[in-house]
Amino acid sequence: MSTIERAEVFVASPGRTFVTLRITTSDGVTGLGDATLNGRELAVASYLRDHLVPLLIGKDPARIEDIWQYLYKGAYWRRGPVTMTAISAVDTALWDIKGKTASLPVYQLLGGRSRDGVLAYSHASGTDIPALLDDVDRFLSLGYKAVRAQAAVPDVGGTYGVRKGKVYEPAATALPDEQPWDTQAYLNFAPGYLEAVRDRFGFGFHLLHDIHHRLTPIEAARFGKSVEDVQLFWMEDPTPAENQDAFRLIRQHTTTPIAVGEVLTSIWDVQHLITEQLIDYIRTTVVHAGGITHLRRIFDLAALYQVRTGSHGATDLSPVSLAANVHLDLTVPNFGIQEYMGHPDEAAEVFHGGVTFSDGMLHPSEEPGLGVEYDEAAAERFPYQPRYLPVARRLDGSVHDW
Ligand code: CS2
Ligand code: MG
Repeated sequence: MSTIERAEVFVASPGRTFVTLRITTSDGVTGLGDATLNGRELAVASYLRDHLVPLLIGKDPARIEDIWQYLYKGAYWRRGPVTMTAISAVDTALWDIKGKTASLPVYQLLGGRSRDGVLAYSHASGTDIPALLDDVDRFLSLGYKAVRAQAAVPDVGGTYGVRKGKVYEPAATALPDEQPWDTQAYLNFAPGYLEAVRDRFGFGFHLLHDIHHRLTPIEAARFGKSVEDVQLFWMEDPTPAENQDAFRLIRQHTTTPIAVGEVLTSIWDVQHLITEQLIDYIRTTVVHAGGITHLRRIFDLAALYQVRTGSHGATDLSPVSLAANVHLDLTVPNFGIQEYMGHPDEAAEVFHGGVTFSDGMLHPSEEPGLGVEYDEAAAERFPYQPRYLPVARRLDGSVHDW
């Protein structure tokens, strides 16, 4: 029997920080898992190195479900982003190994294709409305059939979602940047730029918008109602989701579809959102919601309630977890859309292979496993650099949801 012989954790910052787990079997097969938790990277690296790696050595890498249950139930302490990201990394690496052992791409192990490709959306943004419109134009010219639109709120210093450099990167400072937030200014401004996008480009593509947890339920209800004519594909994270019931109020007032879940890590965190049909798209991902094994369980629950998938795919999710997500997206019956923001150029020096984009869709590699390799020597050129996500403060100085 092949056993797990080695499990190594790499922390490197090729343009941004990624934590990567590499498991090696006694047969010399390697598998990769993403363990990146933006702004809290070293906590997951330690969870893996200090607490999970010693448990993995000698285990049968083929027993993916059993290892998942052992790590989840064996922790005694339930859920949480650090634990679930660490378990995700192990699970993803074991699926990669299973694919390589079977000489099949992972999507074949998951039941094979349900579709020809994976519909992807990317992020258009601008510091003002003309710049946003130019950026939407650019993404449509690149072949995107779905585009997210965000513009900086005038006179409010730090709107989320607006790109400064080539790639959107909110975790940009060595200590958290404190940014002002004015809900009323946002509510007065955002519906207008979404209308401007439709006025210029029409309705022949999907338009998305992220509210990034900034509104109360009744504010979100008002926003959703006010943008019904622009026919959003979704409004994302309209209000924080710790209280799942809050979404019922939004639902009662608007037909604008709702997407939630990028910060949620288990089926229990999304149970009522799904079973009470309070949302339309579930945004949990391979890297933060327990790997392919657990995310598939969430997606299957969602399918029963006509909730479709729309996994998080920001820059802070490494090419490994993006690949794993695309393998899963390709197979599930209730796939909706996949976020795709790309990575800094330096990341391509460290992660070889992965997904490809053409004609608005993502495609997985046809190589056995996930189709991504980690270049350890290249990673050494990019030592870890601590970076934090910003913190938002209302105009009176009190802390708001970032
Ligand atoms: C955003 C993310 O992609 C999204 O929808 O909400 O950019 C988010 O801010 C980052 O992933 C945080 O790490
Ligand atoms: Mg988001």
